[in-house]
Amino acid sequence: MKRLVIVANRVPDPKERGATAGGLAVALQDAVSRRDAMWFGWSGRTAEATATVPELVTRGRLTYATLDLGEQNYRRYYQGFSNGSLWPTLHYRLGLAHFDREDYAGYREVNAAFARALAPLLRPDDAVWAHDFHLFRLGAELRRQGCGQRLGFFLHVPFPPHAVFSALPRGDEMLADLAAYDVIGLQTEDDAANLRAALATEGQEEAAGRVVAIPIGIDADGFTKLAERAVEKPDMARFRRSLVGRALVIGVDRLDYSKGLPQRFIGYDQFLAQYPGHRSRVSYLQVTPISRGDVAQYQTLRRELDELVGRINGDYAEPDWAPLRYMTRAVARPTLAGFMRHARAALVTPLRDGMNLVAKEYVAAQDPADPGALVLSRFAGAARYLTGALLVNPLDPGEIAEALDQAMAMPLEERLARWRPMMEEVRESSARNWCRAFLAALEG
Ligand code: GDG
Repeated sequence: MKRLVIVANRVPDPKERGATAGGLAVALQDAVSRRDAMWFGWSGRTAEATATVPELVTRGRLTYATLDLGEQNYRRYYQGFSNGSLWPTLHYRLGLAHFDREDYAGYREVNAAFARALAPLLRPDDAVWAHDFHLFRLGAELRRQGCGQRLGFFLHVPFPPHAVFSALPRGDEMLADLAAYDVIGLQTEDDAANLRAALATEGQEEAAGRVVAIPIGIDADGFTKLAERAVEKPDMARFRRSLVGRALVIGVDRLDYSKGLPQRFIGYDQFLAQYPGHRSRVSYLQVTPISRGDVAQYQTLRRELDELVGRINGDYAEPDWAPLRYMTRAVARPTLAGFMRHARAALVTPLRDGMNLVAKEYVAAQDPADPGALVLSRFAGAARYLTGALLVNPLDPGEIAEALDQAMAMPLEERLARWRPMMEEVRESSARNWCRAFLAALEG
């Protein structure tokens, strides 16, 4: 089997094991455990200047190759263009996007630096798989270095209609850059259709023919086991006691404006206001680890959430009941699985999301004899696949309130009828199948 070279903005820490690894590392586990592989990207550290020679660490058949980023490259490529221009644009949030030519130059510079450092490490028959919005240009830069290998690209986030994307200055150049890849993967047919149309509009018809929709998934059975085992642990027993029989509602999201958290909190506020029968009977736990904390928009969002949490708890709390428990620290993956299993309902209401793995994890964590209900944004890629969810428009807090009331009152038979096909789907479109389908397309 050919060697697989994964390129991503971040490379997992070789010391990380399953339980702590991030989403992409978990999803790619199957692919990298079966063949020789290399994982190339940013080390997560900054230095005075971007490194030209990667640091190599080998663990079994997998080699980690990482580069430190220069301070200025980090600010321009990562904070500036990737997080400040591309992320909001790809999530349909033009009002939050800013553009700076120097940031864009920094983005191209880092894609070129990655390619220069990677090219000498490549073997002629390697398959190269680049991930996500940080690396639109990597394929074109590898071609400039003379690399003739098969090059694949997967965009984990949505791709908006061309009318939105074209608002991004140099968006046309970025689409032309994508044409260097042999396979271009997205999460849903809607995203794939948007990208194909955008490529065709920019005269890249041939590249449009190389766009495929392949949904990312999770290791469903692994997550079910994690959840089953977690509920037996003493810390989960203590957590359950703290609920004193109240139904749990769970939310798990990185602290990001794409996740619709203020709207969700306002929806929960309306739920308590409009359906007072649920007061004192429900406890909503929101786990929201801080991400991109050095970007101003994320700091503003954090303040907004702090204020909403304080107000909701202030308005409704009883001396022995807080309606909303809010954590900005990350929780260990097994504990998260335990929370999900115990929760009667999950609120997954992003304003836009490529897929949203939390929705799939919630489904996998459920007790097959007594599953909970999933309230899901119609603008998450997962909504295309999890048809048993209660779909809501996340911009309407009233819809969130109604769906949550419906979830809390839902009889067991309906919960079962909604959950079973979703569980089948989560098993079917697994992380393993995602990898295999993409690699089959890449390796032709
Ligand atoms: C991007 C796209 C697409 C969250 N908090 C904790 C924690 N998590 C884990 C979740 C889940 C993962 O992080 C988040 O994945 P999502 O898919 O929900 O969202 P993004 O991070 O925005 O991911 C998205 C994804 O890429 C994959 O293609 O689905 O659309 O935006 O696994 O459980 N994990 C731990 N502690 C936490 O506190 N351990």
